Amino acid sequence: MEKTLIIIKPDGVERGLIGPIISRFEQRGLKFIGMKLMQVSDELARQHYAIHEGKPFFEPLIQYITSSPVVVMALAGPDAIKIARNTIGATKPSEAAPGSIRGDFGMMVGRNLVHGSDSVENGELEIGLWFVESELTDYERSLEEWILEK
Ligand code: D4T
Repeated sequence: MEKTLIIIKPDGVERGLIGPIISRFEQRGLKFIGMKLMQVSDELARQHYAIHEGKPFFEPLIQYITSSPVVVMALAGPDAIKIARNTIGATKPSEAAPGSIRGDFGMMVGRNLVHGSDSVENGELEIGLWFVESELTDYERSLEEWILEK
């Protein structure tokens, strides 16, 4: 089972899109193993986006992600990384396919609504960064066999 960290960024929360965005992942069939609303600290934002440090969009990105609360989710499933990123759409909303979250709700890269881990390794690392063990759960869904072929 792959795991991915999903963040509904401050624009998603402020625009009242928490429900519609969560629904996209829930309807897709990904299993929710952790979820919370939180204010992101400057330190956590810089750790999460460390790979982009020094790029021209880095400081605006830190300002954006810390500007209002976010909803953070840990989701699991086979191919969870690819499935979540396809559900989210391309980084630039102008290039995101209609039907994806960014393709349906977004206009600009600096307000692109959602984050999703980009590799299996980063999924594990990011879930470890944003959640403590006691906030994560695992359970068998009773409908599992109608979502995942054994
Ligand atoms: P995240 O990490 O937020 O899911 O976005 P992506 O995985 O789709 O894209 P990314 O890591 O390349 O970019 C991280 C974050 O930076 C913002 N950004 C990016 C920006 O404001 N201007 C830019 O030119 C780029 C490339 C948007 C997402």
